[in-house]
Amino acid sequence: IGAFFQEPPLLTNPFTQDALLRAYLQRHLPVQEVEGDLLRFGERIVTEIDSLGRQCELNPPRLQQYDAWGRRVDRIITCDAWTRLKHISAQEGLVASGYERTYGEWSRVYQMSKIYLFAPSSGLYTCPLAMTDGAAKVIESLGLPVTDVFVRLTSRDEQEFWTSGQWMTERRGGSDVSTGTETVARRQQDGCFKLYGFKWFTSATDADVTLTLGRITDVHGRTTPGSRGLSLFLAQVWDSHGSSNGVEVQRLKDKLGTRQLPTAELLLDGMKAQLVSEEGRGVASIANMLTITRIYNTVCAVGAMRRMTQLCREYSCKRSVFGKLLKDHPLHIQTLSRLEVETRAAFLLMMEVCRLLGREENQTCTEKDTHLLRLLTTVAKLYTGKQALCVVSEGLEAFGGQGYIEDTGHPSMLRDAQVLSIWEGTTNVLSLDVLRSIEKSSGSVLQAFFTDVKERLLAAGSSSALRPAVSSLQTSLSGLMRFIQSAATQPSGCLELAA
Ligand code: MFK
Ligand code: FAD
Repeated sequence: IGAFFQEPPLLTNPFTQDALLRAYLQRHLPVQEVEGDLLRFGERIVTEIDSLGRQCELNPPRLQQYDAWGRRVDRIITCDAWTRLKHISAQEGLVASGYERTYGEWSRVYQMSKIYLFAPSSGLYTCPLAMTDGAAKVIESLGLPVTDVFVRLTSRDEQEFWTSGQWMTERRGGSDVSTGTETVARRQQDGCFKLYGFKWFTSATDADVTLTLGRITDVHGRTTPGSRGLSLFLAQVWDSHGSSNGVEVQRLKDKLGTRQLPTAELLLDGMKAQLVSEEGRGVASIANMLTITRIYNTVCAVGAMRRMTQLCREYSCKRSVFGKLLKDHPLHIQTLSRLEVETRAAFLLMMEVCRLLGREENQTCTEKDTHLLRLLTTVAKLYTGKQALCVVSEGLEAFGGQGYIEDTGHPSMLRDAQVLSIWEGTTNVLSLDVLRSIEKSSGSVLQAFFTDVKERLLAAGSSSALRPAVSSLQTSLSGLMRFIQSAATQPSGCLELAA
């Protein structure tokens, strides 16, 4: 049989293990309370949260469509660990801390540091949290008179805490929401609306409330096509007895990954909802939510990269091959170094977006910051979504055959990474979003970016060690700017730029 058993890689406190996160916070938010909280939270991840996340993967949600007597009930049954993660999210203020703003413009950096540590152990509870945060952002940005809902979405009380869904995608339109949305909204006498339509992907189906899009019908039952016909609605999904608000769950989707999530197809058959945008301003209004959920996507992508890199490093100190530990094989170290560099670069991009978001919310944003936030939110989401898949895939290989074995928990990381470039806008759709933001700002967004890069290169160039690299980057940057200027004036310029 043999006496040898490999020591597995161990998860240790992800905060103490993360030198870059600690250094970043020491530099920008050197508050003892923050460090203490993250240290404690890191311990909680190891001792409690990680196993809950794993249980969610092993006990995916299921749909009970009928009761024993044939009545339609459409009950989504999630495991206890899923409920526990909801409670922990409230207790830890994972959404709340973004709105309490205890650390002023650094509050988002603090909040997202927690999400980043939590994400790879969270059994994808980060998905409903992203939407909940996004819904709170919509309510706050539009100044909606739904204080009761806002208080629940940002509560630290586990009994009071509500989550929100984000139901945008329909069969005809996931990317092209404006053309593809067929859901209609009929005005009721009390001023509310009833929604009729079919939502094709809804991941937070067990959420308490949801934001969704629909077309308001006129007195003849007609609707306006395109983006100008879409309005934004807020609706409660389940009542306190678990009965749905005019929603039939058609089925739960059978997915490659994200199996922890109850992603469903929903028939809206008279869902009572409240209009929360101006009529015809649905897409522009839900864009506030997209900003937040895309930032969460980035944070979760980088969290996955960091977790994989950390586990690979740990394993390299335990696994011996050809007479020495993996960590003593230069070629293996080169592989791990590449993962580390990718992860660090992605981390800094992620933190920059979180920093800008915090500044915007504390009214300390300059015009340049506003442009950068618009641009980098999209760029960071599209880039880190792709990066995470590569890093996690390469990381699996660093465990050899064990990387492919289900009960190590590693394959689920790869499956879950695959979705990061698809949901919340695919890579190409986001590339076009970048171009539209540049066009809409008459180039100011791009100008802000180049100014920022130039300022950073100038600052880095003052270090003699970095001067040669900086000078080469400056040359590339000038070339890139010339290319963009000439491409923008060509008929096929947009396509070239997107590429
Ligand atoms: C692990 C945790 C991560 C999070 C979990 C998430 C789970 C998964 C959830 C989902 O996938 S939810 C569905 C997400 N769906 C998308 O992301 C849709 C992708 N499609 C797009 O992003 C399209 O570009 C979009 C539908 C937004 C655009 O459609 P249109 O009709 O071409 O709109 P248009 O004309 O570009 O923009 C309409 C308005 O919205 C404009 O404002 P104005 O009317 O004032 O000019 C735009 O400026 C504004 N807008 C659009 N995108 C924006 C934006 N504003 C700010 N930021 C943006 N990104
Ligand atoms: P399509 O829009 O049909 O895209 C197909 C291909 O065409 C893509 O490669 C895309 O990049 C490309 N494409 C599209 N437009 C262009 C263009 N103009 N130029 C070039 N290429 C283009 N949605 C929700 O609303 N709520 C949810 O909770 C939710 N949860 C999800 C959970 C999972 C696990 C998944 C996989 C999806 C979820 N979605 C959800 C849906 C998701 O947001 C959409 O699938 C996504 O936005 C893409 O839309 P689509 O599927 O209609 O693809």
